[in-house]
Amino acid sequence: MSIAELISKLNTLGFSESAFEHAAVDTVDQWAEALATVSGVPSDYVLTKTLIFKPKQPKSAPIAPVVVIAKGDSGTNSTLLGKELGLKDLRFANDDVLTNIFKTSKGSVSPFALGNVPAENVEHIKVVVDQALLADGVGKIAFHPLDSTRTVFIAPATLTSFLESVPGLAAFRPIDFEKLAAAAPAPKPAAAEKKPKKAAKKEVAEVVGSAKLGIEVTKEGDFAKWYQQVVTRSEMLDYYDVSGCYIVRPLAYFVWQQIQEFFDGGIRNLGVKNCYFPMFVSSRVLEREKDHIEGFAPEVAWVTRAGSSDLAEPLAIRPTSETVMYPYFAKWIQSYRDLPLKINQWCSVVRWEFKNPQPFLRTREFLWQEGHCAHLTKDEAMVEVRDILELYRRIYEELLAVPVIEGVKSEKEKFAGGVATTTVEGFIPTTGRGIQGGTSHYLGQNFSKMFNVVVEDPEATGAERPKLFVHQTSWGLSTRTIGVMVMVHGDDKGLVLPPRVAETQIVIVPCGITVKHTDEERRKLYDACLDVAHQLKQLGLRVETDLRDNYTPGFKFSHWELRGVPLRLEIGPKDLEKQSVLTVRRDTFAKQPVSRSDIETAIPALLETIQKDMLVKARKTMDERVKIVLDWENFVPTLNDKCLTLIPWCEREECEEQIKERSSRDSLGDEPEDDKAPSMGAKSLCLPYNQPAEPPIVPGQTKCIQCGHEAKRYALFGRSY
Ligand code: 86X
Repeated sequence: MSIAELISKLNTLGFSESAFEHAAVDTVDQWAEALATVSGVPSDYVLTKTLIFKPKQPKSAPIAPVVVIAKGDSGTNSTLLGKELGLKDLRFANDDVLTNIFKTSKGSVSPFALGNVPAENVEHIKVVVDQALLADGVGKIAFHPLDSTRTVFIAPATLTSFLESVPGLAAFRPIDFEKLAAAAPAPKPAAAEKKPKKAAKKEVAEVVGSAKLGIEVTKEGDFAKWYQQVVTRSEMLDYYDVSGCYIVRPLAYFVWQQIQEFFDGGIRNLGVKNCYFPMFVSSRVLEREKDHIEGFAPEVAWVTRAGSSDLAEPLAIRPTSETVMYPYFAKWIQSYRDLPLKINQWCSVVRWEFKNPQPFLRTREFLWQEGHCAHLTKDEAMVEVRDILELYRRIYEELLAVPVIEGVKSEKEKFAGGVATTTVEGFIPTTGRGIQGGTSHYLGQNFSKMFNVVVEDPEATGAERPKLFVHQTSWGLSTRTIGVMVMVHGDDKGLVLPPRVAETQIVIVPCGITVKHTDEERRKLYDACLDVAHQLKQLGLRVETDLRDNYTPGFKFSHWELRGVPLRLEIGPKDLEKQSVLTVRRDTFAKQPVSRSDIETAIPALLETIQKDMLVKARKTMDERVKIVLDWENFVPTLNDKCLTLIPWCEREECEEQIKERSSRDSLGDEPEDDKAPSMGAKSLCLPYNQPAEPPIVPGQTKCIQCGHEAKRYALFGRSY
């Protein structure tokens, strides 16, 4: 790859600068010195080193290099690293490997050399990324793009996007070298103490930032920043000093409670009961589910110490509760008369993810409900799977005013431990990406066989009573819902809340008071505001009056708009005379006077209208952006137009991989005008239950648009969160 090609590729991944030239350097120290003399470099950056190791392996085995991308001053001890990766005798790779596989040479190695690796070698490469480069607060990271005479400064997200864009490269492995060293035989206590200091500094920066009012960027202009500002400045959420963890403040928690109330009612009608299981899992129990846990293992968080002494047995914090609950299913279910067993718990779970955290959408601890049921028959279980999915759909559409597409996951995207995964998929128009909104699984007998959850066959007669493994379901919905709602409805003024989930549905602001008015007139106006508030509260509506006398009405409007309050009532001296109030909708800013005598019918009706219109508007946007695509040539361009696609598809896993690969590669260099949209590959989001009628899929005739095999159904494909 030439420097121009590389820069252009990085441009598609969110990188908008160019490379800086300087004298050739041999060490990290020399590098720092050289950069100090170059003008225009960022003020704050982290230097790096990229190392290529090779484990000891049989001659016949394919060469399996380990690429380590680390902070310049991280201790990358190869013995400790080898132990961590389960590899013997890690050594620096020789020149042969550098030249023939990575097309680079000593002193010029960078992550971008991964882009040169021939396809047949890529699958054997392990990539390790120093967590110090991915930590919160890291701004720009410096790399030599081609050789040691040039430097590019890229965001951590661009690095991870780049790694994800390398065709055939398996996931990279984040490693905390500081922790690795600290866990080694002679631990250095100083190392453990370093971190909090840095975090504390960041916290101060955040606190200062959060004092700012209003949103400083537009939703279209800088979506990531917009989202971050909306969730924090609306006071939904605050940052916390543990990376990937956030504080859910009352405004957002209220939304969650509305969801809880609705869903609890729904599942109670289905006979599901709430309960609570412990958050700790012993390693023995967690591993009973080895097969599908394996892929998740790096995300499991462990408690290893109490006070200053190590626990006899480390305890995992639940990432999900299958292994916690199912041993008790086996204990509690002794007869078919004990079926169905239907339980649900509201709790938080922990998944120590290393991808970029995002408030509500991807957090290391999150709130959810997880339902787990056991049935005698498959049919009964399947009915429940769909009943729950319907409740999820209704939460999105009826509470959050967010349209979703219901369907089944492909083999590649389903929960590996189950038989079938059903899903509700949302859509974020600003980025054109799909987002999984909730899942309801038919687990079949996979878990009941693993955990021996059995009953006697009620149909069987005689002495021989064959055992039946129960049919299970599990289903979950998380606080991600809130993030989706914010992204779909928010605007340049901030949050827009659908009335049904808004903590405050109506704010009443007295207006038009000037120095010409007497205290008496002011008091009369305030009393009218309180009267109207009282009247509306009697109807069960959630109302605030903003009678603060040290703020202007305009300031108050912005304040409540930022916080998403669906309806504002303005009352001024003239309105008092006319016996009316002025209503202003948050979703459309439409103003409409309402007579005081009509308030009790007009205001609830207006809230209903807002709720309904928000869904209608969001659905219209989504419908316009879900496109039927009938040939491959139009596939990537449609994604680049920020659309999801419905394509005739063969449903083969191999084809899905090819679609992902081809859609990320094809789009490289294709969208320079949009450097915020990464050239991410497309995934299948679901096979929608609601299939397009036109053009029909004709069995034996309609072909998959990617591979030409027979198409079975329309599948929803797109870039996704
Ligand atoms: C899959 C499956 C299922 C109940 C749901 O989707 C809904 C509620 N559970 C969850 N899953 C894991 O099993 C898992 C396991 C481990 Cl160990 C982990 F670290 C992360 C996981 N993520 C998802």
